[in-house]
Amino acid sequence: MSKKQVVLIGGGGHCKSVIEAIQSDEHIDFIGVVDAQKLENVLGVAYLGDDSILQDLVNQHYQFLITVGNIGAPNLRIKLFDKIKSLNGLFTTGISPNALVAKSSSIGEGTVIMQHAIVNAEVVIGKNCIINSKALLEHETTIGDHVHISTGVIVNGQCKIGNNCFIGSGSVIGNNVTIADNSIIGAGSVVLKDIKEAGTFFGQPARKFK
Ligand code: JB2
Repeated sequence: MSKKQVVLIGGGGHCKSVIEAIQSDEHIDFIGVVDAQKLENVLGVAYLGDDSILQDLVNQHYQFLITVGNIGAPNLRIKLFDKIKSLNGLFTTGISPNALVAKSSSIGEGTVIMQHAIVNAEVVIGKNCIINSKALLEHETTIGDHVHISTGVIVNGQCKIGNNCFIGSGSVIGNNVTIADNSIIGAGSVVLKDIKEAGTFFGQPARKFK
């Protein structure tokens, strides 16, 4: 099987974590990193240039991952994803070899599954998501597009997490809970009831903050 030739978009902290998570995948070759500011290299992966070279990279049939983390606000991740799509670029998925991903799950383009994450039976994950280190997604849960499930989050069975949501580190989402598009859940929160309208929520149980 030929290797996937992958370009990483954004060369900061999250990019380093993604490199560590997937570099032992023998099917991936890193071509380099694209970043708005000039860098030396990122953990030995070459700096290629800024976003003005994206069309060139698309023309060379490389595959892309968005590696800006953008905690709490998906706007930059969405903007970069849409820009590469508009240039007819292809996205890959990045799955850490030490994540546990059920065969019956489905993972959208551009999504990364980080170290020691668990994705259980019949989970469906949209595009351009981050399922961060040690997150647990239980059976039949659905995750929308551009969602960031942070480190150590537990999402129990049959939940529905809407598009563009951010779930902060260590939060617990109870069984069968639906969270509206564009919601932000602060770190360490416990969500046991549906969130029907977008907002910022935190606490145990989580309450609306704004
Ligand atoms: O328009 C852009 C652009 N804007 C910022 N295009 C490209 N190609 N790159 C852009 N960047 C770059 O994203 C910045 O120049 C910078 O190098 C990088 C963001 O790095 P930073 O370390 O600030 O954040 P991060 O998004 O990698 O990590 C955040 O999210 C992670 C999930 C941090 O909060 C981490 O602590 C967190 N683990």
